[in-house]
Order: sequence, then C-alpha cells, then structure tokens
Amino acid sequence: MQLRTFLTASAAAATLLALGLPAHAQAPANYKSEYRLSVVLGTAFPWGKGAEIWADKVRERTQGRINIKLYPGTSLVQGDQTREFSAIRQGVIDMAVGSTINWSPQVKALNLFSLPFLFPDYAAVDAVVQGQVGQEIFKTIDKAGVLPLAWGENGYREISNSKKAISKPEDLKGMKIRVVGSPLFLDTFTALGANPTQMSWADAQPAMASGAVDGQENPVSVYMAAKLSTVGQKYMTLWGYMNDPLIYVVNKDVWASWTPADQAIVKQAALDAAKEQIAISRKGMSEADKPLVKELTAQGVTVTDLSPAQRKVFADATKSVYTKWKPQIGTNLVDMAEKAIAARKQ
Ligand code: X2X
Repeated sequence: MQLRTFLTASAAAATLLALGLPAHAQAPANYKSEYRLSVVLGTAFPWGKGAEIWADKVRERTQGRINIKLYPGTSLVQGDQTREFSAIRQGVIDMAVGSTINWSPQVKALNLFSLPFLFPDYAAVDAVVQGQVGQEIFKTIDKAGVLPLAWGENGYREISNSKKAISKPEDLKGMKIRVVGSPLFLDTFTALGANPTQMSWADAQPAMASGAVDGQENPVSVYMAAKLSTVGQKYMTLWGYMNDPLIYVVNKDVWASWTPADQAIVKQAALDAAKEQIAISRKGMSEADKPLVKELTAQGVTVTDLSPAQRKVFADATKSVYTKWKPQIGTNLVDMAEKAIAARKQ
C-alpha cells in the first residue's frame, strides 16, 4: 500500500471511529455518498420533521451506509411542487415525503383525499390510508413508477383569509384564494363562489403579504409555523374540508441498488418515522380542547369553528365537484373509501 493511500484509509477509519461507527459500516461501492430527499416544508413543520426522523433512523440503523440529506422547498425541482413526482420517477430526486395534492397531476387516484368533505374525522383518515384503500393506492403509485413505503400526514386543511370571518359559502364570494396543484381545487373554490388561483407555496407567502391573494388553505400547524398571521391572515375557519396525507417514497433504481437488509431497514424506518410524524402533525388539533386553536386565538386570529349544520351547507355547495371527480378518481376506489369510512371505529 502506498503511504498516501494508507494515510487516507486510516483517516477514514479515524473519522468513522470519531462518529462512533464501526469500520464495517462502510457502504457497498455502488452506494451514493448522499441520497437526496425532497420535501416542501422543512423541519420547522411536522412534515419536514417527519422526513428528518426518517433520515436519522436510516443513518443510525445502517451505521452510516445510507446517508440522507433533506432538500426543503422542493428545491430539487425549483419549488415546482407539481413536478416533484416525475422527478422522483426520473431519479432527479432519490427519496421524498410528499403530499397527495402535489402528486395528483400524475396519479389521478390521489385526488381521493381532495374530494370535499369526504373525511369527517381522523378515524376516517386512518380507516382509509391504513386499510385496503391505502394499499390499492400504493399499488397505483408503484405502477406509476415510484416505490411507496408509508403514510404520513400534513393534516386537515382549514381556510384563512385577510378580509372577514367565513361561516357560509356566500362569505367566500369573490375572494381570491391561493390553491395548490390539482384542478379539483379550482372546481371546489369556484363552486363556493370564490376566485381561486393556483400557485406554489413559495409564491403564496409573498402573494399574501402583498394582498395579491386574500386567502389560502393549509393545516393549522402549517399556518402557525409559517406565521401566516404576520402576512395579514387574521381569519381562520375550521371546516376540515379535506385531509392531506403524506407518502414516504423511494426512487425504484435507488431501491434496487440497496442490499435486501438495507431495504428492510429503510422501509421499517419509514413506517416508524411516519407513525411519529402523524402524531406530531395531529398534536394540538386531535385533543378535545384543541390547544393549537387556543394559541391561534391568543395571537389575535378570529377563529370560526363550524357547527355540523354549517359544515353541511359547504358540503352541499360542493356536491357537484364530488360527483364530477368521483369517476375520474375511480368509482370503485371512492366507493371503497366511503365504505371504509362508514365502517370506521370511532
Ligand atoms: O403548498 C401547500 O399548500 C402545501 C405546503 O400544503 C403543500 O405542499 C400541499
């Protein structure tokens, strides 16, 4: 061995020792030195936290063989959330924790979650994603060219705005609302009499600050972490019109490049991280007294919590959207979801 090679090798061994990793942790030669994990929201949000937990567990359990780095802001596709799925399939992105909304342009079935007022409560979400429907959707994602491993959750999307309290569809009349991804959102907000406009999350915040849009819809945890009250979003209505699950995925070539033992580790780590992520995401909203809502109120936000009767008025006003999209998503799949929800344990 030449002296230089020897020194480099011993330096590498010393680094591994310093990291507390045994020398046999060295990765097979075909492994990348870094795997790129895409997320929209970073570690200040439950979403990014869930991705970080996954990366940490994988690094620990593979003794550093698989080293994952987070790329928040969907930066690997220049912030264009709706291009994330294709980029994973093509290998521009190695791994992701992504939203069903952002991937719905490529995977029609994912619009299931955006059907207005399908999910009355968290038990309904669990019955669908953790049951047969969730498995069917995973098969569809797999067929579309990306390997799904676990379900996480961004959360129930509530509506905020800078103008006035919303308690009935007429209150939305003419309001300019920023929406995401799928054309389904344009249909829903148009049916409610609002004026929806599609833009990325990166563009949404300046648009709220400048008053170019009046409102937006996102989970309360996102509203809080992004401090949307500082960009004029003073009114929040809890209407729970849809829940936005997240999916932990890996590019298929990357997956195939790993040993079966490492594949098993990555999968189990995704399941464990997703479970923790869902708990973080529901914290403050799933308890009966909703502590997060109290915090909102304390920040001076006017919170309108719809009664079941008020909620029904919104559901009735968007029924045509539900009916129009059901066959596009897949009548069988939607039927299966409706049945799972009706049969849920509460
Ligand atoms: O853009 C949004 O609203 C966000 C962050 O919730 C998603 O990526 C779906």
